[in-house]
This record gives sequence, structure tokens and C-alpha cells, in this order.
Amino acid sequence: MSLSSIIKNIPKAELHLHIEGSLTPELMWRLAEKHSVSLPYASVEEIEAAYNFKDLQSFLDLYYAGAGVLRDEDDFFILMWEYLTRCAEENIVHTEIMFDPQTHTERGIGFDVFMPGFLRAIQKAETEYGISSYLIMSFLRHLPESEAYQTLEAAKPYYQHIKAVGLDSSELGHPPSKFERVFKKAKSLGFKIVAHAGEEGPASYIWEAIELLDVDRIDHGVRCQEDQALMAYLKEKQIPLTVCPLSNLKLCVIDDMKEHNIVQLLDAGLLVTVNSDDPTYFGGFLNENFEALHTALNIDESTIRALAANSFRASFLPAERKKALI
Ligand code: ES4
Ligand code: ZN
Repeated sequence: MSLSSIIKNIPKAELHLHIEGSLTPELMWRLAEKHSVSLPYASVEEIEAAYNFKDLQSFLDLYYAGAGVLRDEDDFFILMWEYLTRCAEENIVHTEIMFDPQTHTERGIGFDVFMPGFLRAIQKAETEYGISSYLIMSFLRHLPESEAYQTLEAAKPYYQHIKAVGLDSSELGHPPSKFERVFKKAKSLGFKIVAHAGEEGPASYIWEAIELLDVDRIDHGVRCQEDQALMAYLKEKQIPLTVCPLSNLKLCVIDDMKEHNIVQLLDAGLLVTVNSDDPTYFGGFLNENFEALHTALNIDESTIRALAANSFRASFLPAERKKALI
């Protein structure tokens, strides 16, 4: 079997995916027409051509603007359904999906609009594709902690549908310590905890996420190599890193995929996984991330199998289901 067939056919989990970052240019265009939203683009091709980023912030500016076309419950259903349909095509059997409530509540669109849309698509994918999904509610770190508290409060009617709480958006200048209290509260409510750290930010942000937020996983974390004590700790505790190769390339965290350190991290005994982050903005869904690693780093079948096994190990699935999948 070719490496491409192995990548495609092996069952996988995706653990680092922003649902707003799976909005295709075609759907953005359709929804803009539906709601008479004016976009700063003349065509779908122009949207695609705009996806050249110099850093995280230059991406976030377009990503938040793009999410502006999401208005009613059906829009959120279609967004989630299109992503989960893609998962079925890629043999992703379990997914843990981040959503950014504040991107929508700031525009007057509440939990009662996006949550029913998301949940209807998740239920349909469970029934029709056999895909299980958990939701991760992420706080925007460029906003004050008080607004994260308000978001946690507003989510109350949906707590049973939310598995974890996360932290995303502009990393530099917004360290995990800014959110220590709200994450303590989230932990006490029984949520799993994740946080973006060590993407653009330094290794010290990864330490903060561990020591102050008590994270169960780190999103990205690729800068951990700058601190050998941190590497040893991540290995000993097997704290997972959800690594996103095409994202790192598109946001200039690395200059060339050949420089990516994911294999070094795996070889050092860290629990690393492959993920797509914001696939329609970064030029590839999950299998294309595996393909890019194969092309640039020549990863072989055993490495692909190890990374796929790690995706289940690092998931929040119950132990019995993990065992059946690994
Ligand atoms: C994100 Cl790549 C990345 N980093 C931080 N926050 C994000 N939100 C969506 N994608
Ligand atoms: Zn991310």
C-alpha cells in the first residue's frame, strides 16, 4: 500500500481544529450572499488569494472577519456538517473541536444560535458516519479575563455538551497567567483544560499553562525545545502536544517544512499528535498535514501509525474506547 493510502485509511482523531477555521471560501461567499454581507473580495478566488500570512495576527484579522458571515443556526450547522463530512472522507473517527463563543457573542449572536446548530450536525455525524465529537469552548486571550468569566457563565445551559475549555487568539503579550482564575473555576466545574502555548510565545508560556492553568494538553507547544527541563517534564508526564504542521508553515513559525521539529519531539518521547488547526486558511485538512510531513521529512509508515495512535492516546475519550482504537 502507498503511504498516501495508509495516511488516508488509518483511523485517526483530530484534536486541534477551530471550527471557524474550517469555513471554506465557497461557504463564506454563499453565506455573504445569503445575508447581504459585503466582503472585501470580488470572488471566491480572491478570498483564496488573500490567504498569505506573515504571522499569527495577520491570520487572525482575516479569520475573525471571515466568521462575520456566520449569522443563524443553519449557518453554524452547515459549517460543522461540512467539516464532519470531510472527517468521514479522511477516516477521522473522533474529533475534539474548538469554537470561539466570543467571536459570535461580540456580534450579538448568542449560545442559543450557534450551539443548536453545532449540536445538530454533531448528532447527525454520529448517526450517519459513526464519528464521535467533543466540543472545546475557547476563550479569546486578547480580551480581558472578565469577559472569559462572562462567557463561562453564558455557556451554563450547554455545560453537558462541552468537554473542555481552551485558550486561543493572539499569544504574545497575553500569557496564560492572565487567565489563571477563570481556568481554576472551569477546572472546578469539571472541564478538561487545554491552552495554545509555545506557538509564537516562549517556552515560559508552556510552563505557565502547566503550572497555573493545570492543562491536560498543550495546543502547538513546538517551542518547548528551547527549554530542556520542560522537554523532560512533558516526556515524564506525557502531556500531549497538538501540533499543526501546515499552520506553523503558513504563519511563519517555521520557514520550511523540512525544519519542522515534530519528528524530533516524537523521537524524544513526547506525546505529539498531528492536526490541521484552521484547514481552509492554512492549505490543508488533516491528511494533507500528514502528506506534507511525508514529503518534507520522509516520515515512514511506522511514524504515521505512531502519530495516529497518539491521537487517540491524547484524546479525552474514555479509557475503554481508547484501548479499542489504538
Ligand atoms: C488560531 Cl493558529 C491559532 N492560534 C491561536 N488562536 C487561533 N485561533 C484560531 N486559530
Ligand atoms: Zn489553534
